Amino acid sequence: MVIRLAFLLVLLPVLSACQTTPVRHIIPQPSRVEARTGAFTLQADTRIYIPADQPDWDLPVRYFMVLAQSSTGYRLVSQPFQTAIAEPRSNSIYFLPDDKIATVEGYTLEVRPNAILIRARTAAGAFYAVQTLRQLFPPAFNSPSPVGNTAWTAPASLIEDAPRFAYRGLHLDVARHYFPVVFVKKYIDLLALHKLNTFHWHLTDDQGWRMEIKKYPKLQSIAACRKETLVGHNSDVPQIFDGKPYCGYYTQEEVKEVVEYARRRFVTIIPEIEMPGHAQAALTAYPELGCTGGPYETATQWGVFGDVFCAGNEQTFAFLDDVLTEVCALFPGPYVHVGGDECPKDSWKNCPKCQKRLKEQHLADEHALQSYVIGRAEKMLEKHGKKLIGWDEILEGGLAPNATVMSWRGTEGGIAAAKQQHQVVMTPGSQVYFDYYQSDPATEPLAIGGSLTLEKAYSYEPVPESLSAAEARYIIGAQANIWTEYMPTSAQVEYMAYPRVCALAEVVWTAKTQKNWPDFARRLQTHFGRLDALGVGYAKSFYDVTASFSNGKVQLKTLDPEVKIRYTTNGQVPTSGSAGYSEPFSISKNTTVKAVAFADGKPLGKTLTVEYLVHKASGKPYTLAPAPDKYNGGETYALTNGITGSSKGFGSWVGLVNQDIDPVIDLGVPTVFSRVTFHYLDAQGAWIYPPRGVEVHGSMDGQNFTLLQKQPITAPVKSGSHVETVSSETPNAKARYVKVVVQKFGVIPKGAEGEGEGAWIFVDEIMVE
Ligand code: TNX
Repeated sequence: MVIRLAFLLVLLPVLSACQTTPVRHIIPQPSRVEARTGAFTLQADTRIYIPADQPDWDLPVRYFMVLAQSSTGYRLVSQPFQTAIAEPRSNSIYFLPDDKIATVEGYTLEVRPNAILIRARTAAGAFYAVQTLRQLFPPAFNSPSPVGNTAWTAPASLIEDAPRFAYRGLHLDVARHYFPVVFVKKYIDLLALHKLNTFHWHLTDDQGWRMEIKKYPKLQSIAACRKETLVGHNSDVPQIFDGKPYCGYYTQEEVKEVVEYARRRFVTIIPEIEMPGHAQAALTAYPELGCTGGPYETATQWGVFGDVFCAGNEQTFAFLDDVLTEVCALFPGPYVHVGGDECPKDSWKNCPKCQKRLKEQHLADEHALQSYVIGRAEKMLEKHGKKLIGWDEILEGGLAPNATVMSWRGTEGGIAAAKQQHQVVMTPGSQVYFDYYQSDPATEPLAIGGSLTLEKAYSYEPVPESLSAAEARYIIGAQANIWTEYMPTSAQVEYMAYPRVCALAEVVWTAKTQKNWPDFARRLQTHFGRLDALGVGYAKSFYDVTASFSNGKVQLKTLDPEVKIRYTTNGQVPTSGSAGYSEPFSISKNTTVKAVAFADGKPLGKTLTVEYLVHKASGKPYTLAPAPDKYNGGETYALTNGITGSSKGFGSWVGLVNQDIDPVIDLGVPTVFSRVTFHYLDAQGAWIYPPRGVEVHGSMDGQNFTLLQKQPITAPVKSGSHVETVSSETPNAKARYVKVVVQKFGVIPKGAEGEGEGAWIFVDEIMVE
């Protein structure tokens, strides 16, 4: 016996090197995964052993049993065990409380061929072990109905795991659009699958108040409704409305049901009641709470509205106190979110009561008055033992003493708050606003704007480099936000959220050193199978082809490195028989490139269509100072990449605010040309205006320039956003360097959206012919 064991020990490393079963891909990636030999097979008579003296461990155990029963059809049985086990019984799964596990939400999961052992310090840790375990079985294990003919095996392995951040959040705006309770529950289930633990429920806004407040019935009868809704983008001129009333709210009974549902999944809900801005729906119901007394109308379009809660009126504070009292009674979590974002101060400036309050309280300005409102809200919450959390505008005019800050306008707010020793949740627009486009706007459903690919979401690092180690400890985690102006249906929410939430999961759970994009991209393929089983309508833009152009060559790429791209250059839709892409290819005349990713002979993503304009400057480098940051055209030399921007999205345009766009293009050698053409976008609803004029200069040395042509621009008057073309004739010109000065518009005129602000100009493809 002893001899046999020794023999085995010698042999084991050899065996495991060749016989370990690969561990199925897990998202988010655990701290440590060790593959071992063999596999565990779940059977109809697998026994589940649960600790006798830990009633809260019932939650992870039940969660597992319900999940397993749905897909396998097995009616698993659990039974308590009293004392520590010496040797696990075979064909069993053990849930083992273990004080030696270092962290509250950490766990170890050991899969042996004959038993599965889950160890955790708390029930939460055991719950996350279950979330990992469900990923070790075949993807169909996640199906809500029985799937026959499957071997329910999990590869033998040892997994040790713990989260990087304590706060791992996902937000949902139910004010712009209302989503039914069944969907909110599915949303929470998906949070749990991805080991997120906080659901930020944005319940009120200008366009609707969505939570029942018993003391204020008009919040239900009036504020939960708007008379109609904008169709199309907010920046469209003219705006079009659907003419249909839109209503919806959650009763307090439904709220309780959702809170309990979340509790059983170790998800804490943070309810958000917006104040003092984003309050137009509430004012419509109770106009006496506004500065002018109304009448007001629940907003029917998107944006920021000037009518806000009156800060000079005591009635406002009584109302907020009553509302928060009912909110605190329903939500057991430690935080209540009071908004605080985007509150225009004009109505307070013109309001005698607000000005009186300002003087009485010795407040410096209206920002200090906003801090006064938030400070009072904090006291209201403290009576109920709750902590205040708000958007980063609550920093302006001074932070309430114990406030937690959600940094959304970039990271500066978060950095400032951490330096003031306040807790921070990072949620910057550019990396975790999942209402932005995830792929080419030309082929995507209408979204708010911006560009946020899966890869960019994945690359997010929540701790800003500028913080010291001590300051960094105030960053308690990160969150992605789903604002639903452009998501009228639950299906659309899922499409925008997934798979970007999978990337977020890894941002907040996985250790920084363990993050690895190519590896994630590979694991995601397996994960898609789980999302399919769960009926999640995720976006497939992972497979969309993108193109770039330099030195006369077109380069094609997908986020998924492993699929085959097929393309055509004759305008036809690529089929499985079209040319396969292997390396950048040349084009020498105007060409339409179409490309799509294939696997097993089937197209995976959408078909990319790019119309390339080939001219003497295509693919040529240029210098541009100041360089655009937000609208940089999506690649380094966007102005000469062969593609003109479209009126559908801003992604490929180069844009600057109140500044000329004046690139110096290097054609490489002295070149003869007779015309220089550029395109601009006119979208005045989005503050994007036509340039005033254009100048073309030429130079042989890049130092001394000669003016070749100069002309003013008179933009045609058209509605909606549109692309215009401007050509400058430069007969017999010869130059190596061409400088094109596209002149800024200046300040937005009175009466227009954004009046008094500097206008943007958007320029794309500068053609030299
Ligand atoms: C800004 S983020 C808002 C929301 C909008 C969102 C759209 C924040 C605190 N305020 O009201 O829905 O942008 O991306």
